[in-house]
Amino acid sequence: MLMHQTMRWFGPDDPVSLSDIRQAGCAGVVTALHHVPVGAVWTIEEINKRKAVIEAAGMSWTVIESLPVSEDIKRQTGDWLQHIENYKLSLHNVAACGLKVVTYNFMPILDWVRTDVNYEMPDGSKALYYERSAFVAFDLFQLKRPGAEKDYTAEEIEKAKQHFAAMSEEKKAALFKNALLGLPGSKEAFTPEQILKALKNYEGIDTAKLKEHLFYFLRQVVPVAEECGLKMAIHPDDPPYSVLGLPRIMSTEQDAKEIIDCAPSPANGLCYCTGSLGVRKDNDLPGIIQRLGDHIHFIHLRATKSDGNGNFYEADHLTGDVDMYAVVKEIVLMSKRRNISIPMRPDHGHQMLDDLQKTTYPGYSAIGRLRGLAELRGLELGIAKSL
Ligand code: DNO
Repeated sequence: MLMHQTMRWFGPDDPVSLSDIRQAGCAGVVTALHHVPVGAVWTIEEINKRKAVIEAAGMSWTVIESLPVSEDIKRQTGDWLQHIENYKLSLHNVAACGLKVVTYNFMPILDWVRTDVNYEMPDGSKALYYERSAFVAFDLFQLKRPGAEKDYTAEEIEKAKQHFAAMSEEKKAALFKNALLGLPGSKEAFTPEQILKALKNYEGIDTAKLKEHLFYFLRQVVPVAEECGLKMAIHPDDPPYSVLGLPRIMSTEQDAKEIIDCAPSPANGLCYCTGSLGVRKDNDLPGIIQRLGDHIHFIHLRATKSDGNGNFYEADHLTGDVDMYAVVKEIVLMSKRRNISIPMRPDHGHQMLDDLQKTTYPGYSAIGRLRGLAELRGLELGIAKSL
């Protein structure tokens, strides 16, 4: 069975319409109730309202991305116990509305990190970019995070200094904004003080502690998900290593295994994101499918290209560092073995053609994703037919 093709939609405010998504060839839509505050309950009424809009456009709401986990739950502070109860109730409600897969992540504070969201490619399209020395400069000279120097080598600090000195004021302002785009929850610009305060809240929470908090959360919610027939899918860290001194706990195959093992259940699974996992050379992407395939409930296909110095940009879907042929082949074999059609979305895409004039969510313009999906769809069909 081929993958169930979907695209992410950010809801009624998304400049990309449901009709665009349908014309890209999608049968399913991936979305969330972004207007519900993190930690609050998703009501049946709100879920059904959104579902009806998607169905009226001729598609189904296949996957939730994300049912977000509150900072309180991640830190086990404040209202965390109430938030866990609310999460369980939300799971009951989404299941009652017929939804099947719930994506979430457990990254502290920042959901994703890039330093440039308009990185120009040789063909004139624009990509998302993570430049190590720019990020180090942001951390050291803009945020001025106490103790940040300890996280970098002398050489990295020197490079960041030079990088920062050569930047115009305009470029510096853009860097500050871009570095914090993955910080959900506000359309207002963040101040360094606000970020430092959020980081301070994680003092004393190291990798082991954050893992413990995730495991506690899963032991609470996975039985509920299982009982209502839902699949939970944790999204990997993006990028898959520590940023701003924060712990990261879903960056490697070993992390994924520990997460699956902490609350064994068909409901406790993974969102297999090649874009995030693929940034680490020590992640064996096809091997992860061979070994953990039974636990994969949702797939994000994307490829980054790294220059070996800690910098990476988001490449075209088939030409990055990810061996997409090998990955899709394993997905085809796994889908056959499990006899299922796993939801997949082309993750991100270049801003190109008419979209260069539009303002969309970074990485989520229509045409670049359509290109990625078209290429991936052809790749999968070719592999499936030839096996
Ligand atoms: C970025 C996305 C992430 C992802 C969340 C899942 O483009 O892949 O924002 O949706 O981490 O919880």
